[in-house]
Amino acid sequence: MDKKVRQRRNQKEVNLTEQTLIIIKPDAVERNLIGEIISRFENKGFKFVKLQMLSLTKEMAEKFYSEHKDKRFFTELVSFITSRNVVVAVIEGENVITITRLMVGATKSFEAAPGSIRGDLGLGITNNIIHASDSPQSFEKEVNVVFT
Ligand code: FUP
Repeated sequence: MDKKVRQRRNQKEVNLTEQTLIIIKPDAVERNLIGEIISRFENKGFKFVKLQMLSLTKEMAEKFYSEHKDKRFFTELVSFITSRNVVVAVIEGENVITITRLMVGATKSFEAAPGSIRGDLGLGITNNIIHASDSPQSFEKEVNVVFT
């Protein structure tokens, strides 16, 4: 194999271990699904490196979801996520951002594939069980909002 290709591959492999942030949303906490959701990630082979139950303030929620601030559902979303306790966690592993998004499923739970967390556990859109970072940049932003 070409030396440069091999170096690039090695570099990629080194970068494979990454972190993502999940929020187990108020609907899932209320329905006693915390254990079920944590188990799915642990069973997959990921490690929980931070885990906390807390109540997001309106200010935190508005910052967290700032990319949606002009959407018609923004007020409802902020109101929902601040309505009751959530569980926030940082999970670590190889390709954890991409794999977690696959495990979470489509935004609208009623369209999410069976086998995914939303697909198996819920029916809602705003109340869609779980949030997961969609990129390393989102993770950096979100972790700083949630774990201040
Ligand atoms: P996702 O990345 O799947 O969590 O979805 P988005 O980033 O597109 O949306 C963020 C959150 O906004 C969703 F989790 C739920 C909420 N939302 C609504 O309440 N109504 C909508 O029509 C779309 C999203």
